[in-house]
Amino acid sequence: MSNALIVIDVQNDFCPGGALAVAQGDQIVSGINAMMADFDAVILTQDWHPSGHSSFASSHQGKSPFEMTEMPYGPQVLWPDHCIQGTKGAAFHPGLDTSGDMIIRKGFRAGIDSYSAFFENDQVTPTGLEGYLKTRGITDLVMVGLALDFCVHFSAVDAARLGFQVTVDRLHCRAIDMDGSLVAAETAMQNAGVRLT
Ligand code: VGL
Ligand code: ZN
Repeated sequence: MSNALIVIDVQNDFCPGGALAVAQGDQIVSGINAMMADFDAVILTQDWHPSGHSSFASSHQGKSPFEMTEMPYGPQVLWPDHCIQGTKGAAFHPGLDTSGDMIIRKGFRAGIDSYSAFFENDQVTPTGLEGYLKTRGITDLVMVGLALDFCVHFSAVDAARLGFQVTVDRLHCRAIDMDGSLVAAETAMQNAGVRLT
């Protein structure tokens, strides 16, 4: 058995003061750093959008952040502009240990969002992370990071569907929690066979 720690989107824009701040998002950083030594591999994900990305409310006339829209691949929440490639907001939290094995970027195609570290929001375009982990013989994943009800949630459900043993360590996550999204995410993860601690 080999295991990996998957650190989801611990970036400035998801921390207090950022463009899409998650309450207390910065409080998980030192705990995540302390976990890293216990894993065979450490993977960091980075939300990495071009300016004008289709998930931004500012790209849709008359729409405000946190409203919904219909995309060709289904319903999509519209967000404030965030994690624009190369900006300070897209950088990892300065306290995060980024010495791990791999950084995987997602959401870089203008027309499609990517919450999951494994598939974009169309559910079929792969990021390549599955192949990376399986090639290395990694079977067990622990997920931490931001936001629990969006990118952690979709990454965990996809990983379980791909056959990994998945644990989400909720102590080292924080949620956006809009319109019941946290409870819905926890139910979906449980139904997918994800272990929540
Ligand atoms: C995320 C909304 C938009 C996340 C990323 O990391 O959970 N949420 N982009
Ligand atoms: Zn995003």
